[in-house]
Amino acid sequence: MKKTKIVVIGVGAVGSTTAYTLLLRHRMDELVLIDANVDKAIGDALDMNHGMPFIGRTTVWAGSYKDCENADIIIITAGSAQKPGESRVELLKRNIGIYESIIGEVLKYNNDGILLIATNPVDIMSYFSWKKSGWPVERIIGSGTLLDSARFRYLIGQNLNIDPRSVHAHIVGEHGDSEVPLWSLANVAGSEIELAENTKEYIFTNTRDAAYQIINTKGSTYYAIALALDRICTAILRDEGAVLNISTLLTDYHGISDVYLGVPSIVDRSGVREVLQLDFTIEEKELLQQSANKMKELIKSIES
Ligand code: 6V0
Repeated sequence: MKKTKIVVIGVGAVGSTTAYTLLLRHRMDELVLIDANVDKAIGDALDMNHGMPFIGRTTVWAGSYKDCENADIIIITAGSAQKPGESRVELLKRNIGIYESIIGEVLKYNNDGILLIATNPVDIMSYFSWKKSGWPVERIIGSGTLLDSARFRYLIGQNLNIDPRSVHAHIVGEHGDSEVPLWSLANVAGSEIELAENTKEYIFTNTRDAAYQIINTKGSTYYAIALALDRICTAILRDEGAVLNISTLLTDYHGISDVYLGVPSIVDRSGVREVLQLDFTIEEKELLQQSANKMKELIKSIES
């Protein structure tokens, strides 16, 4: 039987936490860690291998791009983390340069895997990766608003005293400042969520600004994003057909095309099997359009 292999490129806070999460959950047979800081990848691989007597036999090693060969999923988290007060968008120029070389290297050794992008601004990095790789769009997935939706569900759940897994609610659009809460579709057991307007405002503001809050306290965020990336990997490897708010290319989605944004999509072994066209209110459509416009401006700025 073919061994399942995941490569994590960039093992800083997000990459190493993701690798460790995947390991603890026995998601793959082989796990490869790659980082420009080779010592960090070597140290992480050693450290994780010393845990094998407690969790069993995944093979973990610090590798090179050649190890992308036969990988089922290549997760890219390389880049810089947001600095306090810095917007995700300000990271763009720095991270595009890094991706130019990384994608070029990956393509030398792998042409049929799935690229899972986490580096911010994630919607732009995903769009850029799709363009640069030339791979079918379903195989370039951004983590999108999956993390934001989890934060949203957590806060709604806290407010209602309901397990967040039983709260169905979506954040769509940019993973960032222009993201959109779909209150019209939020529900618990099919019933609309009834909350005062100021409570809704509080929940959404704290969802949208969560990264800033965490970065102001401890410098970067990595536990919840690691679980979100693990969730996407599981949906792919188990061919689940799970509905996840990942970032994907939109084509005539409420009139929006040629931009990557987070929207509810079906994820399975092929990658993004289908983008779900849900009923949005007029206001939600307008906000999504604004989010798309912002992304398009950014794409223009890197293409010019
Ligand atoms: P970090 O801890 O600085 O790690 C980045 C790693 O990338 C470091 O180990 C670097 O050595 C490595 N790196 C840099 N250049 C290269 C290169 N050319 N090749 C290989 N490795 C390289 O940052 P952190 O892990 O905190 O964040 C990584 C990225 O994830 C940032 O862009 C964050 O903004 C982003 N996040 C995205 C989230 C999402 O929801 N998508 C959530 C949290 C963070």
